[in-house]
Amino acid sequence: MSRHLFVPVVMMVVSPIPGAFQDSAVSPTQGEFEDLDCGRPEPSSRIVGGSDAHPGTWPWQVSLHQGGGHICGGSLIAPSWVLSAAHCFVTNGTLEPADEWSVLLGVHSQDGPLDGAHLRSVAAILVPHNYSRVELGADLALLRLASPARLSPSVRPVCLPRASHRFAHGTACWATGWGDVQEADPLPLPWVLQEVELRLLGEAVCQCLYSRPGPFNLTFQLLPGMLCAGYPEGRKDTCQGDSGGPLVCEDGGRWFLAGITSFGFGCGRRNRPGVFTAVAPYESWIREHVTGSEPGPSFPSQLQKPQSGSWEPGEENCTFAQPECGKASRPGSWPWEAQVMVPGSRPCFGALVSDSWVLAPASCFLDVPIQQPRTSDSSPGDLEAWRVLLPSRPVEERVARLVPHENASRDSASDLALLQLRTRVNLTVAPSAVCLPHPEHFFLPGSRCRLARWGRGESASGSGAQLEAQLLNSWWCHCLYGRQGESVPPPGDPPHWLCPAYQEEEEAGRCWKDSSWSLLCREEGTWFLAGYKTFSSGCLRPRAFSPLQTHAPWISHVTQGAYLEDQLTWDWGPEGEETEEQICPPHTEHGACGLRPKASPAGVLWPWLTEVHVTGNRVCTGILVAPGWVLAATHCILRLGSTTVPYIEVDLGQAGASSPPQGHQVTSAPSLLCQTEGGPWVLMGMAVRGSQELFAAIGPEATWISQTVEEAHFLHPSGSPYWPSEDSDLCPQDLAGAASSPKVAAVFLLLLAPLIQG
Ligand code: 4AZ
Repeated sequence: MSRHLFVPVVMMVVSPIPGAFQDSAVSPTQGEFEDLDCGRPEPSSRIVGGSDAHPGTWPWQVSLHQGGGHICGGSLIAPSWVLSAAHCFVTNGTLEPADEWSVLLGVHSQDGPLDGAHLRSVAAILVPHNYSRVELGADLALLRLASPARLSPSVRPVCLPRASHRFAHGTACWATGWGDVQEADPLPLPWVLQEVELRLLGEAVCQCLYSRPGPFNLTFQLLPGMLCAGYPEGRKDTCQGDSGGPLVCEDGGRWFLAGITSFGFGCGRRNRPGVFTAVAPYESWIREHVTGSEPGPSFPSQLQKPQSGSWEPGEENCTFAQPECGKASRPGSWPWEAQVMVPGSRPCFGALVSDSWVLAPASCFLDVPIQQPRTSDSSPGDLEAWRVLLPSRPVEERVARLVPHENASRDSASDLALLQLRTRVNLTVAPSAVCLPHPEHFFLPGSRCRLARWGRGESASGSGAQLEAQLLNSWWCHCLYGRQGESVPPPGDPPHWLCPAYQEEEEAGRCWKDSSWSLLCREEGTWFLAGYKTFSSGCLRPRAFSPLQTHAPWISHVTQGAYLEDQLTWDWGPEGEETEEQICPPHTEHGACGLRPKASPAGVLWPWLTEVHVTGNRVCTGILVAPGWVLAATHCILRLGSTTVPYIEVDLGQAGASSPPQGHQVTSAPSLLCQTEGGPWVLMGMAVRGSQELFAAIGPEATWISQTVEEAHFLHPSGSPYWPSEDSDLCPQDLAGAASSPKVAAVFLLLLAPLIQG
């Protein structure tokens, strides 16, 4: 589904129509039509969250084809008339020619034998003159068939409600269609008509739900002539491709066409019920236009009048459905944490994403020979011995199926697999499912996150291991891992990486090569599985996680019920408002250096500046030149005549934001930094003792620095980046002269241990 969720896009299922014959049926005689009985299926017997309909249950349902494929649904209202949605036929304000369309009647599976199904050409398409866009209403269309439909048990018209007909709030009605089974997830073969029970929502309740920001922070104003059906909690709905199809409600043994599937904000989302064109208000428009063929549609009178009040506008307030996922009674006790036990290997940590699916790294299972069941109902081979342990479940779950991601490998960013449990678990406080982000989710920089155990990594050894983390600015993260000149994905586009800042890994004084963590981020008290598998090369910091949102379509397709949840916080701040494209500046092979994020966190202007605290209350400025090294002036570190190094502490991340603390003797003036064309700042000189203007050049010391600090970032003098020219206003005019004398660049390198050592 595109970002403009309220613009319906019709779906296309290309199907040859074997056995369906075009207009070749013998037209019924007038006599057959006289006793036209509407809304009564022959006694016998997805859409989102629906199920296969029985053949013949909804005999008025038609499929509208264009270019050989299903595009929209429709309802037969008379032998020569079909009612559908205007938006199926209007593109850029222009009504499409009727002869491009055909109507398939009496069809159940669009792939199977089309017994009893037949095709009719469309002679004319009529759309209300005031229709322009779905969200402005009047989304209905009348189709006149070139020849009347052949009525049969599987082809019958539906009843139309009169303008006075009132459908009570809460009435259980049914929507049908061959549309997507989830957002961007088409109905699978054999394309059997889907049905779903939806409840009518009162106008006031529906407006109340839509007045609160939902997906994309959007709200919506319902208009007269629209009606809502569905559930505040979502999960059952119509979707792309169902448009134009029927929403029918029973009254006195007949089915009435209460609504025409029109649009919605996504499909099955929480607090976003489907919006339908209400048919009753269009009685006179329909009567006026259905002329020239007898019999016309039937408008039987309503038998069961709803009690007064149940259809009038109710009170304005409504109950918003809350997320049904991601609730942890206290952070760290993850009710979705699943341990997959495979005989002969250490437990593999994953997350429960629905009542019957666990997400875990595929690499846990790559070394295990798996025998998938030969047929879906035979018992799985090796999976027989696998067990899944869930919180608060005394019994271990058995595994029915393992579905690795098609690109899964130990080193890929698609190291994911889904495991289906043999039996669905009852989701309560524990176990419960974690929320998953939609592809367009934007986790705000500064979000409170946690690292949780993932897979079989080394660091998962401590039981209940948890690290607190905070999401970093996405520009910073992207440009650290991205390439020079790459543009940073704007909020709303799936990010390439997620970088959290966290402490403990550094404190442990080592870097974990293993991808043993997942990244959970919280929004309004709800936890999302945001990222997994750190894949940073070496010990480059901050660590980058693969964003899970990229895989949301795959997860929802496989599980058909994982908890994809809308973004809950929208305060994007300065970064979110940034609309211009941001391009990554050049950086070295060791990562980025000299970069300052545009929206600097908490006023940090110079993120490489450190405060060097030396015994005796001396403070000087140091420059972070590598993850484990700070460059400082010699005179700051060594007292005259002394050769022993005093006790030194380095304060990181503070100096750039504030002036040196009061009461300290500041012994070092600022360093000289110049910005290269394209972005990164380069350290050119360190202030000479006692001077604000004279700088000891760094250049002559480059060899010594690079020999001492292997991972120091030197920008190549040739090609990019470009060194400022003499008259550049980035650096003082007399840069060359000042920086080259005095000859002695008195600098000192401090090895940091164990603070941020790589
Ligand atoms: C569509 O695009 C569409 N969830 C139809 C119905 C809904 C959403 C989209 C309602 O045709």
